[in-house]
Formats: sequence, C-alpha cells, structure tokens
Amino acid sequence: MSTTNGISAIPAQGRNDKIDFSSDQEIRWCPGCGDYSILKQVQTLLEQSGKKKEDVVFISGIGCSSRFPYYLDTYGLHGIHGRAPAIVSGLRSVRPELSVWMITGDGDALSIGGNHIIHLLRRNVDVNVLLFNNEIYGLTKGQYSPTSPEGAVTRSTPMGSTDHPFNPLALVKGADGTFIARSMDRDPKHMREVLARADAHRGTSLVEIYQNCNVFNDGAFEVFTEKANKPGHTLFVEHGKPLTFANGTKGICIKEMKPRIIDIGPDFSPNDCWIHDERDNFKASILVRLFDDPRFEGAMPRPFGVFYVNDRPTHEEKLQAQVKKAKEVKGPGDLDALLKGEHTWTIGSIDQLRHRRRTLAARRSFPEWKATFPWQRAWEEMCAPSHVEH
Ligand SMILES: Cc1ncc(C[n+]2csc(CCOP(=O)(O)OP(=O)(O)O)c2C)c(N)n1
Ligand code: SF4
Ligand SMILES: [Mg+2]
Repeated sequence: MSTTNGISAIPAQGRNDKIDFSSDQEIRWCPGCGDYSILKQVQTLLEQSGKKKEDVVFISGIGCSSRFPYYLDTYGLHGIHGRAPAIVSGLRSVRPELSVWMITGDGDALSIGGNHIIHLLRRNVDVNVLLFNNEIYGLTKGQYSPTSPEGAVTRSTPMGSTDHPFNPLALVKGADGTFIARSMDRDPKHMREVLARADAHRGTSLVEIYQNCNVFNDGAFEVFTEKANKPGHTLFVEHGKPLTFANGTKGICIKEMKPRIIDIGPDFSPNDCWIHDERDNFKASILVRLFDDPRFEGAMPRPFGVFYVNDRPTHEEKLQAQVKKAKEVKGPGDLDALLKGEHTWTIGSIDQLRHRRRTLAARRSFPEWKATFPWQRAWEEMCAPSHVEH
C-alpha cells in the first residue's frame, strides 16, 4: 500500500508489465520476525498469480501482523482492532470481483475480534484470512493472548497463565468455516502451496500460520519447525494420501472412532492408515482436535496442510441474488423515497411526539416497570409533551 497524503493510489498496469507487489514503505517489524517470511510468500504468490494490483485489497486489524497492508503495493486498509471482518464483509458485498485478503493476529482475531470472526466464517464471505499466530500480543510488548498455552509466563502473566487457550482451527470448524488450513513461517514452500489453495477457494479460507515472535515469545513453535523435532511432531496432510509421519515410520489410524498412532513395519503398512479426505466433514472435526501438548509422551503429531474444503455458496453470491430478485419484484428502488417514507421520522416532528406518547401509554399500563427501572421517571419526564419541539 503506497500512500500519498494517507490515500493509497495504485496506477493501473499493462498486461506485460513485470509485477512487483512490494511497496515503497519501510518495514517496521523486528529483525528475525516470522512476519517477513509470510510477506515474502504472499508477494511471490501474487506475482505468480497474474492478478492486477488494482484488483487486490488487503484489510487488517491492529497488531504487528496487521501492518502487513503497508508492505504490499495493492489497495489496503489498516483497520481497527478486531474489526477487519466487518470491513471485509462490507467491501465484498459491493465489490465481489476483487481479491480480498484479511490479515489478523491471534489477539486481533480471537480476543477483541472473536465475535466478528465467527460470523465472517458462518456467512462464508469470500476472503483469504491469514491468522498470524505467535501466541502473544507482539505490538503491545508481550502480553498473553487467547492462544498462549496454560502456564505461559508473559508480561501480563508473570506467574504463568491460568487460562485455557483456544484451539483456533477447532473454533473455525465450529463456526462452519469452509476452508481450514495450517502452515508455518519456517516452511515457505508449504506455506505458498497452502496460500495458493486458499486463494483458489470461493468462500472464507482461513489459514492459521505459526509465526515466531522472536522478541516476546521466541521458540514457541520450535518443536514443530526445527529439523531435529519436526518429523516426529508434525503431520503433513495431503488429500488422498495416508496420514504418516516421522519419516514414514509412524502413521495414524482410526480405531473405535479415535485416532491412534501406529508403527509402520511388519504389523502395519500405510494402507492401514487413515487416508486424508479434505471433503470429509467428520474427519476434519477430528483432525482439528489433534492438538496435544507436544511436551507429553505419546502426544499426537500436530497436523499441517489443508484440513477441510466445502463449496457452500458465499455470502455475497446469496446477497447479490437477493438484491437482483428484489429489483425484479419491486423495481430499482429509491433511497431518497425510503428515507422520507412512513417508517422514518424527524426528531421533534409531530410523528415523533405521537410515537413517544403511544410508547409512554404502553409503559404506564405496566407499573412494575417503574419499580424495576429507576430511570423510568427520568424517561417519562423527557417524553413529556412540553419537551418535544414542534
Ligand atoms: C480497541 C483497542 N484495544 C486494545 C488495543 C491495544 N492493542 C494493540 S495490538 C493488540 C494485540 C495485538 O496482538 P495480535 O493480534 O496477536 O498481533 P501481533 O502484534 O502479535 O501480531 C492490542 C491489545 C488497541 N489498539 N485497540
Ligand atoms: S514484536 Fe514480535 S511479532 Fe512484533 S515485529 Fe517484533 S518479533 Fe515480530
Ligand atoms: Mg499475536
């Protein structure tokens, strides 16, 4: 988002221009932050996608992660804390042809924005949501977040967090998300592949990305990202392939409705493993629940990849179809006439006076209201006819 006097301006590009999606803004993330890797993969994906800059919009909330739109030479909006879903929903409702991306952090999406994001998901607004999960509030200097594990010692939990954390993808599944995936900053190739899938999906694609905050929560995902531990603790799922891990020496099968770890060898082969089907609603519910604390013996590996895809119609498709139908039945509509119609009134008009008197009369017929609400008297005084301007 290059800015000129606070207004972003994207010159239209010709078909054969080399597209560089990096902006001219100075990057303010700490050196070594995992956000750089995500930015690089998104820029590369956009460059390869053939999208035009003027057709792409990045919308974010507040946090280190939410500075993302500044660093892309597309349209963008650094919004307000937790409210990116509202801005995204409005934009998609009127400009469904745009490629819209929402950037959010674990605090932004799941604390202050927790309510908003679940409605974005259930409505299935067509947007690619990248949830940068660093299990901490980075921008405000290290307070615990809703994904910080129990016991996490942070600036706001000096004796260790007593809160039970969210499992973000289980939350997304519970809200009927239609594209659910996880990747990590330390595996750029995997991340790019997952992002490309998310971009191709119509509906809300939510990709949780494990992102290292090397200043306030360094090494939070080390067990999944570092070479020595990665094979034994991660499960990379691929549609149609058996769930195996630990360099193919272990697998996951389902026995008595529960996932279990098996050793691949003389007793079991990959054919005995659960075959990943990203269209399977029930198996996806199990997959998002593979969320064991990796420190414990016998912990299930943590899955990465595309867990679930569902092609349910998008919010804007249904909305646009309804607007079209309404126009066919009722005509093109007239906003001015609607605003001056009989269901609105001007403050101080005779209509308002009548409305207030009617409401007052209704309230008087329920004397218990007065006892329950001490402000009733003040309200009645305010509504007395002498206070209404004509
Ligand atoms: C209404 C409001 N409340 C609180 C804040 C302070 N605040 C800014 S960013 C943030 C948390 C961001 O955490 P996260 O979303 O995890 O982003 P990160 O910095 O870790 O990328 C908070 C609490 C704010 N800016 N606005
Ligand atoms: S505080 Fe953490 S998340 Fe924020 S820029 Fe620095 S390293 Fe990245
Ligand atoms: Mg965070």
